[in-house]
Amino acid sequence: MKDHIKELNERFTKEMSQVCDQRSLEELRLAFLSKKGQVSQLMSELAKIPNEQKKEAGALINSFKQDIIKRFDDKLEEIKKAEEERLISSAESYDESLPEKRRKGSYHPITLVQRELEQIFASMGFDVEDYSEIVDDYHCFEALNIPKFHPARDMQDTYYLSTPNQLLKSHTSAAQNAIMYKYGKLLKENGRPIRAVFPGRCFRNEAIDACHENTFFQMEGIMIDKNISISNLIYFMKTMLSEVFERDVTVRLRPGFFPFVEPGFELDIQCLICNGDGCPSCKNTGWLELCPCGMIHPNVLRMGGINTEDDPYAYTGFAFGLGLTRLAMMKYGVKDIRTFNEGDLNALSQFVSK
Ligand code: FA5
Repeated sequence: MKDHIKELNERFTKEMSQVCDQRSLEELRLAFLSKKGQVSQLMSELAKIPNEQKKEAGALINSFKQDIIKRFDDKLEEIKKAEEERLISSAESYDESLPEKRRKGSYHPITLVQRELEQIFASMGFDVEDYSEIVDDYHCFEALNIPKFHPARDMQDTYYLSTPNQLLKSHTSAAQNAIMYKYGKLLKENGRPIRAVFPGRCFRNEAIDACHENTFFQMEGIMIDKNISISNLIYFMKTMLSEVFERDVTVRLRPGFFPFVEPGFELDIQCLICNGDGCPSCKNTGWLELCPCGMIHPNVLRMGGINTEDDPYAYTGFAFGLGLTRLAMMKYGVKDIRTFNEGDLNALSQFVSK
């Protein structure tokens, strides 16, 4: 019996070394472990040997059986793993029957609108700038003519970090000062106008409703040169809106107060969800504040190193702060701003760029 098992073991080892897939493994399994397989035949031989040898022989057969079962299991794992790796690395690994796992990614609607605007402004000669989400008090407020304890700070209650003087930016205007320093030299030495847009995420401690979020996006823009006037501002605002909406939209310009512009305006868009009749998306007013703007205040130009005290009007400029999230609401007909942050892929994957 011992010799027979030894011989079978050698045969098994040899045949196992030739197994390369689940099918040949199964064939080998049937040859050894099925009802008529080699192990069963060993068991029937057991009946023929003398009683006193049966116990030892039975133990040998059992140990052989357990050993080959383990080797089958190990081989099966090895084959499955190799198959998985082959599928992952193979170009034909796409499996249509696994829609959830293979779901095609899509851009967030805010990203789509942001990229579209970046292209529109780039085509008009604007640089696209990036700016951090954590800023200091000076850049977010003081450099924008909003000194400490100024009541205008109340309009932008934001999140202060435990690190002194650091906060999450409450508006993209926080980048104005840095952009002026970045491009001011080129303006003054080479006469290259400053034209820049800078999109970014903003944070405010807001009461959330259908048109207010505590985390939302804006896109700021500034243009500074000699003799920049309100006419330039209106031209760029009109061009931007007609390109984004690709249809007639009704806008209104009304006076607005922001310490960093003088004069300042609110540019509102007639609500495209209710066509001006009033709905929760526009707080029942028929209008949505979309893009405050104005002529950059002389103090801001001075603090940005553009003008000096002696010549405070050498250069002039305009600035605007477009509510990118609200623009996306209007463009795509999204009734509730919270849809953008909820992470519901069924809602968010429906948007495509033009
Ligand atoms: C500002 O943030 C100014 N920094 C804009 C500015 C820039 C004015 C340059 C003048 C010159 P305001 O707080 O109004 O302004 O916000 C600008 C726009 O951001 C709003 O019109 C609105 O479209 C959007 N916005 C403001 N708060 C929220 C909010 N909580 N949720 C969604 N969008 C918001």
